[in-house]
Amino acid sequence: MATTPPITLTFAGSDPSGGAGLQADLMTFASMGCHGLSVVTAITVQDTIGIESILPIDAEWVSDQARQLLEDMPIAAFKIGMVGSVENIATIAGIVADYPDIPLVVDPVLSSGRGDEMGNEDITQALLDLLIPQATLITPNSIEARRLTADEQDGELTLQSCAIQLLNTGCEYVLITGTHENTPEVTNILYGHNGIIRQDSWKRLPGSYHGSGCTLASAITALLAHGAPIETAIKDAQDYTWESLSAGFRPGMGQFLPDRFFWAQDINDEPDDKA
Ligand code: PXL
Repeated sequence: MATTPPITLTFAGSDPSGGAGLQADLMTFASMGCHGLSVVTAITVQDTIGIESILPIDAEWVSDQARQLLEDMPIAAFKIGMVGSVENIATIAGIVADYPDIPLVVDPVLSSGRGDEMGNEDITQALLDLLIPQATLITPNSIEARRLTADEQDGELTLQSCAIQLLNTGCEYVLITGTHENTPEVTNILYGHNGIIRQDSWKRLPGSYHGSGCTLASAITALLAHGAPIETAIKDAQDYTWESLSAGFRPGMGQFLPDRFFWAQDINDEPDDKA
């Protein structure tokens, strides 16, 4: 019998366009050699241009989906993306609290780069109170990092002070991504309780991508599930995400999507003319 790959579980919203959300997470998990489980927290109506509407799934259904899987299979790492409602946050927080030794990556999905709103103030507060304190790592983009810390102080905080405030909630590491900053390169910074752990800069790619944050956070989750130390996971997941984005394609009229299976496209493959 073949060995079972590490099993990763994502709590996420469905993105029917296959760009972000649970579809992105499952593709990334599979591409990185994990078996992905998915608990649906919300369904969305969207295309590559934007989100039309969001329907949160009943918290009881979220709980039932997760509890049934957890009874059956050992999970190597959890990921939490779009949560859909405050009730879902409370439910998911209760579930992951029962598994304190399993790495937990929280992507606090509040704003997409293209301006879709996916979280209100209540959701932001519940994430801060219930989920972020339990996280091994959170992966806000800079807009989300500022939103999560906005009430605490007037004026614009530096990303470093956002990170410190977020670490003070109790999570172990904060990775703030810099795609939306007005800088020539994209700089992502990993903070821990002793300060900056690593800082990686990436050439900005032309075009606008949908699903890059989900890809990065689930790649980190997959690498942690394989047993990688956090720093290695952060570095290798960025490499993987950058490769996926640079191989990105534009299937519709809106944004580019990452190709999470870029390695399966062999550009040297000649069509088989003997066939
Ligand atoms: O990119 C964050 C994200 C997460 N989950 C779902 C989404 C999006 C962005 O559009 O649709 C379901």
